[in-house]
Amino acid sequence: MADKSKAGEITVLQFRDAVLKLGFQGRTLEIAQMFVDLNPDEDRVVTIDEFMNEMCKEDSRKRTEKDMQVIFNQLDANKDGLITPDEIALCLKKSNRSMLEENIESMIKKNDHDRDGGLSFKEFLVAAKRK
Ligand SMILES: [Ca+2]
Ligand SMILES: [Ca+2]
Repeated sequence: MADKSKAGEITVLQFRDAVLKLGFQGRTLEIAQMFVDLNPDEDRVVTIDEFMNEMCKEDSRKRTEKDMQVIFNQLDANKDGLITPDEIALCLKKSNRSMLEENIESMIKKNDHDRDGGLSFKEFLVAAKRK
């Protein structure tokens, strides 16, 4: 049904269209949307870099530490100096994007070096700069 090109495989976009036409909501749509919006290199894993690029739509190499501080402050909704998974989810929601909760959590976990459950500005900088 979703295979419009009859080539035996579907692209993510076709998949999303099909899901939308069928009126599916929630998880399936979320997955499709995530692939389309946040995964330009099609490796099916949303990295923090892809996430950052999506959030600020510019080349990470051109970003200064001051820019990063602005982005960090935007993400840190309660201004406690720590970005939590909740705050990332909230920020994505505000910009009409969605990401699976477990992806957000694993992204934080991967970069949360002192294991306090969130990203400090220092951890955030390291995460965003890593290639
Ligand atoms: Ca916070
Ligand atoms: Ca931390």
